[in-house]
Amino acid sequence: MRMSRSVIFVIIWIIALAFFVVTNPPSALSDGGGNIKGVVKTPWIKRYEALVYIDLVEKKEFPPPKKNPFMSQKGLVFRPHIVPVVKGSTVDFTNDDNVSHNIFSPPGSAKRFNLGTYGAGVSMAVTFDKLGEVALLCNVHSEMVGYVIVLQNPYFALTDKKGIFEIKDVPAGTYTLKVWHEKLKETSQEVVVEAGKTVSAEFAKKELKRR
Ligand SMILES: [Cu+2]
Repeated sequence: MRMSRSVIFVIIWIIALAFFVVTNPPSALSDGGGNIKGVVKTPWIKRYEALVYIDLVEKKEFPPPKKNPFMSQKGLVFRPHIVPVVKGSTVDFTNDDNVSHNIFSPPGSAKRFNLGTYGAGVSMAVTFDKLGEVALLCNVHSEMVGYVIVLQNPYFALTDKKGIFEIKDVPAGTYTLKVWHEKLKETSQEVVVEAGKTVSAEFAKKELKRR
């Protein structure tokens, strides 16, 4: 018995559809996020990186990561220099030097604490439950400074030494994009993120004023 032309047509159509589904997984078909790519133009960037972040994603809560963010004191500096975290995160602070260190945050910080002085290999944990900047100082070494920046959401990126940044997989929407830098006043601009696209953002030198 010969198959009718219409049956053959339907079989070919099903094969073609199956091929399409396999080569286009649901993530590519769904209404996913977009990227923000850009540059922060300031001579300060060569010394200290900037943090670029979305101020607020409305009506959404972001749980802290299961693995704690980490900051070390090594070679008499805080490493990394800046640790951006989602609100509620607990940061592990470890002394990886052979000398004693202390960590405290000065007045005006979003979280005030003083871990006292502690020796090599010791790790201390601090939970950050309020949005904002927390400067980290060491009362043993006055030149040491680091930062924890507490954010509402995980859509942030640190710039490289040229000021370039990229924030990936941001839900589509209109947001306030902010720049934090230890030497500069906070600056912001509106950004519109569309699913599957990359939007560019530039913070010009003249917008970035000294604190
Ligand atoms: Cu120290």
